[in-house]
Amino acid sequence: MKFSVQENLVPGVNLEEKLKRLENYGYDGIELWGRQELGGALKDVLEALSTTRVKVSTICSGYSGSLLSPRKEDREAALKGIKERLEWANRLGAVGVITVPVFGEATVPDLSPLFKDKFELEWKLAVEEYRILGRHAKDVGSIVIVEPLNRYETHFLKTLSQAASLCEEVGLDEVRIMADYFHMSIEEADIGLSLKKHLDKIVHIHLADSNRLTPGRGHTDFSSLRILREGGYKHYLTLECGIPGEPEEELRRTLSFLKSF
Ligand code: LER
Ligand code: MN
Repeated sequence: MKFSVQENLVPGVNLEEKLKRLENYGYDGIELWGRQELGGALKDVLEALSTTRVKVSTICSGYSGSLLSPRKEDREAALKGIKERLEWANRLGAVGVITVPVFGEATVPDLSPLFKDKFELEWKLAVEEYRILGRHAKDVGSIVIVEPLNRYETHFLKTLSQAASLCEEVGLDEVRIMADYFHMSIEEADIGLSLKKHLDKIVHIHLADSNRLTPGRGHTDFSSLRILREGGYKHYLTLECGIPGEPEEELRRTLSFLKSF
């Protein structure tokens, strides 16, 4: 198991400084936001990475458009943006690119009862699009990561089991899923059991407590991390949460808390 932190949570005025601090605190990786400027800065990022043992774990989102929009331009923008970021992920040695099929409510039409309802239409669209993205990921040597959220952030994929079914229907090794402890604390009946059941498809994890603060600051039971350890989970777990108090002290405390399981 490797531990990583989203770039905005690390103190420091530039990437090199953030990487130095993370190395010093004992973390293994950094998760970068897939903002458009990243594409033009790959050389600088690689140079900063050459000064440390900390790696880029993942690229998180950052593309425009939406995979499940009824508007062709939005879907095409999302496909193009994700494809681009898969190439960046390969160059940076990251596991892959985190994607959310859709935030909020469904915007596709309801064509039931004669044809498909909104969810069925979205599902079919998502399968086709993730096939396109999976083939691109294979060509460029990366992985498309599907992130389920929770009922307040999406109506679509809310559980590991839904994301795993989508991934199975897509049928490509380059389309995998991730688990986010904050979303799981809302949606999964038993976090440990869900992780165990879908471990073969999980290539990334986001960490936050029940209140979306650093692990140990809320009421989520993190003993399920033992299931990951025992199951041989070898990918990253990345902090995506608020940091109460002094960041250096809190990031150090959080890492030793996480390693205690
Ligand atoms: C949003 O709540 C979230 O968890 C992010 O990881 C989305 O990419
Ligand atoms: Mn997340």
